[in-house]
Amino acid sequence: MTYRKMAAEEAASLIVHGDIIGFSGFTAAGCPKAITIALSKRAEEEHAKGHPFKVGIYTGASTGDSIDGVLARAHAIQFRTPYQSNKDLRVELNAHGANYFDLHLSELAQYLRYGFFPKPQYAILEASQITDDGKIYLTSAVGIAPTIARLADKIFIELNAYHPKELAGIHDIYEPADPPFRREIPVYTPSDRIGLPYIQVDPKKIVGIVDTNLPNEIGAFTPEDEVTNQIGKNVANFLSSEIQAGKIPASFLPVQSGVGNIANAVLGAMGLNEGIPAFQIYTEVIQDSVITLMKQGRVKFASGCSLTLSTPVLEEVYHQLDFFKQKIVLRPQEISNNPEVVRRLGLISINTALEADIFGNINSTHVCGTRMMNGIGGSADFCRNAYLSIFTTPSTAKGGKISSIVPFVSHVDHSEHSVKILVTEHGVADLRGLAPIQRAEIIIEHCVDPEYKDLLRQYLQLGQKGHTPQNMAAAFAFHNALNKTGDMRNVNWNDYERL
Ligand code: 0RQ
Repeated sequence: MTYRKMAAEEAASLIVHGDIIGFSGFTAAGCPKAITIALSKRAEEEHAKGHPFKVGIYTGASTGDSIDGVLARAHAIQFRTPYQSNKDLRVELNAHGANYFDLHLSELAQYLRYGFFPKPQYAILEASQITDDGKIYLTSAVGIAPTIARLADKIFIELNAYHPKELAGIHDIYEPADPPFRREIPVYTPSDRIGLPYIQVDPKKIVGIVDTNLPNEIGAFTPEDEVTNQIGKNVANFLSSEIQAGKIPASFLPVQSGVGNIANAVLGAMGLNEGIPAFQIYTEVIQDSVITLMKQGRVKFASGCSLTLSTPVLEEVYHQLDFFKQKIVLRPQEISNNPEVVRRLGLISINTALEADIFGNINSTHVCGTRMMNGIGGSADFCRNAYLSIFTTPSTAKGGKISSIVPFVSHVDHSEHSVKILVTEHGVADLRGLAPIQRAEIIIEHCVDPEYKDLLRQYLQLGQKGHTPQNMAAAFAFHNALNKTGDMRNVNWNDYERL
């Protein structure tokens, strides 16, 4: 079948107010970048005429600015799931301009199939290649592309010449059957391939092909600093001591690490640590540090959902695809983040917290309990099911005005039951097998910034009743002090009743 080529504007003109669109990609990798720009202009024109124009959006995770940024600025998003990290969309959803539901990334594809959420009318997929019989080869990520390609009535392809055709073979496309027919997902080691290298669709569903030649919109990482480097060293030393103690097998276990600078620093430190053997990665986001470690022979294989690499590093991978295709597989997020596989492989899971509390609960999403930062992402897919679940955070934020460790987190994403190890630049708190009061003592001793240690010890004295010694009236005293005075250090326990 010969497909119809069209301009991004023509594709956008076919989408109407109220339509729901599913996108390929995961983070800014593999996302479409042309039709949504035209769509945002269309929304602005319709709004100028006094007409409503908003669309619902499903993605893999966060996107480049050409989806979330342009559509948020055009106030063109009706609802959004499962994850975002765009500044303008953050403003829009915190002001209730877009309805956001923050979802575990492994769940979206199956919930769409189950009919929990409305089906997308359109799928917009970035491809490196498409065949006449409907085989779509994706680019640098997979995300939810296989499921939305199947469920959507119509498909637009952005055929992006920036990505080489030789990428074919790096993807492993597999959709599990739904209950009651689901069998085990047959991934037994990170390098197992269980599906096809392409998405097969009915070619009649493809309504248009838009040609592009655009790089991913992934910024460079901010350079590592003393705090992130120290967190990295603390994690690496801890893991190496766990191997020595026989609590992690000597051959080590596959690693999942979150996004951002801390994750990069942690992987870098693990690469340098002689007590940790060369290891495999089973994660969602493959970042720059993984490629560096692969070249050094410290990472043997990486299974992920996206190549979230800065442009120079992605180009390096593309120039040496023969080498990297032997060592990387890209999977749908329903597989890269699958709880069954996470538990089977025994992942060492390392994610970042916005705030933690002295009992081991983690807030990954809400600043001061109300303002959405990004979303839970895949952190809980991994954390709850990992062999060993580690959370990292700098001990303070905003120049010390905020302690990242508080009496009680202002929003719970990961509960004390799932979180096993907490690491800051000051040290490591191993929470396994400890009662709440013991957890509080060890977290204050090992992880809290010196300026906040006494304040937290004093908090514990305010409420020694019950198994978990919270004082409910004072549990948010740190947040109240921050809201009222701009600095958590101004907390005054005399304002609160002793129990
Ligand atoms: O503010 O941006 O104004 O400087 O929060 O903090 O320390 O730079 O950390 O960029 O790694 O993000 C949890 C948000 C951490 C991220 C979170 C302020 C701080 C700064 C960012 P500025 P940092 P990071 C797999 C895993 C959920 C998803 C997940 C995340 C900004 O890791 O989204 O884990 N996680 N996915 O100053 C108020 C506090 C604060 C605070 C920091 N306690 N109160 N502000 N900040 N602590 C990946 C995927 O799922 C794709």
